Amino acid sequence: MTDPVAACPDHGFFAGETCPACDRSGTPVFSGERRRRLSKYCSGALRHFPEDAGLTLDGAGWTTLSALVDAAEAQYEWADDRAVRALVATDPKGRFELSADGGRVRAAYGHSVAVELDADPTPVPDILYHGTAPDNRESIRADGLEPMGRQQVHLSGDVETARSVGRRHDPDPIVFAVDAAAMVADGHTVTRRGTGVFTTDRVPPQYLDER
Ligand code: HQG
Repeated sequence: MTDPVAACPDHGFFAGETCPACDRSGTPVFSGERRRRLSKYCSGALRHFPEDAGLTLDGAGWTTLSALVDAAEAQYEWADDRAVRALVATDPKGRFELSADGGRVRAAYGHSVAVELDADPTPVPDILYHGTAPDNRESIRADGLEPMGRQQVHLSGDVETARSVGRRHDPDPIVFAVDAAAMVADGHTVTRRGTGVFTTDRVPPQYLDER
């Protein structure tokens, strides 16, 4: 279930029934179902099919917010500037980043199109996790984690999150622990993206240990 989004006159957009700051119900922006659909479309447009959505991404994945609004409006008759701003502001995983001046937007991670996201220098936890389907076990043990259809390998900060990522691929996923401290010590770049996703080019098998 995806929470609906509303706008509080004093505290801005929020997800859920009442504003977490003042407990008022606010003005509805969209239902949980519309939120889910708009999120999927905007994520897909910024990560996988910018051209089909009429977007031009720069080398770091940015496009103008107004172009994303135009794309969303063309897709859904109920979508508008306010809806896209609400989506971006309330995404629980920080899937969307706004530029400092608020004029540009990009996906924080997940791209299949070629982009070079500028690195966030914040240190990452020593151990990270990756959830996947049991069918991938032997191949991952042999070759390590590869980005497959994306530009980067995506890791999680805790086992439970990794398990829920893995559930997208199999109802009974397996979880690998990743020795991120050793990777960084050996010169690999591991970067935090969004609120709790970590990305790296690939994870060679020696850094992996099945939980
Ligand atoms: C697997 C969602 C065989 C890998 C999630 C994974 C995440 C291998 C699949 C984000 C392999 C790729 C990304 C190898 C990797 N042999 N299989 N050598 N190396 N794989 O969807 O990490 O909600 O591209 O284990 O929450 O599942 O969309 O990556 O199963 O953060 O924002 O290849 O997407 O975020 O699958 O998910 P994916 P992922 P959002």
